[in-house]
Amino acid sequence: MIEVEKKFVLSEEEIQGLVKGSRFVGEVELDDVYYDTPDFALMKQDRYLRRRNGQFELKVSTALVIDAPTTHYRELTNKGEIREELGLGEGDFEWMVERAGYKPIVSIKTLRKKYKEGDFNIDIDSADFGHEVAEVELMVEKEEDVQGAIGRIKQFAFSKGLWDKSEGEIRGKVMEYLYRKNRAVYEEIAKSWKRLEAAHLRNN
Ligand code: V4E
Repeated sequence: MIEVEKKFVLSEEEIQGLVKGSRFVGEVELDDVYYDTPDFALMKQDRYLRRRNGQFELKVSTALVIDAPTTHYRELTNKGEIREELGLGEGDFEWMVERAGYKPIVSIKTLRKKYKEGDFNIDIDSADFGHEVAEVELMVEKEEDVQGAIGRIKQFAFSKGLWDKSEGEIRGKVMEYLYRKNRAVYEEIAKSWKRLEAAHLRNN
């Protein structure tokens, strides 16, 4: 599945407006440990290996327009698929992750309030380092459905009076963490994304 999502940084009042009319699904705690090489080789390629509540997951970009207002990522949770994507050999998974040079590099705990309106998932996240971010998400199966989902998210946000709240620099939790705690690395990753985008545009 491909996750198409838009993040927003909102006031309490705006959050109430966003979730009005939606169904509260529940609250979950997320314990995320992001793994990468010491020079953040994965994040620089717009790939994110994390252990969420004990389970490994890999988020892989499905289009190299990284700063786009709406992002779309494939989320791999199957260890075989993650092995293949990262070129990890057979053998104990955790050991192979370590042998490939990936170490825990950022840890974030989040309290997530989950809501649903039709097929839209709305998450209101509160991270332990003091960052609050809201996400509107649609899941699609095929690459060709991504543009339609982006349009629907845009319309949804617009109907809640929030589309202008997504303009400018909205950082997800990991990038906000690095922005606050390790600005040099944050800038290196952002620069690398720009290079990837430029190369992608040249070749397409
Ligand atoms: C995809 C990504 C990163 C990995 C963390 O993803 P994020 O959506 O921030 O975390 P979370 O906890 O909401 O994951 P979910 O539960 O939705 O799977 S770190 C940086 N990125 C890329 C990225 C981007 N290009 N633009 C924005 C606004 N955010 C993240």
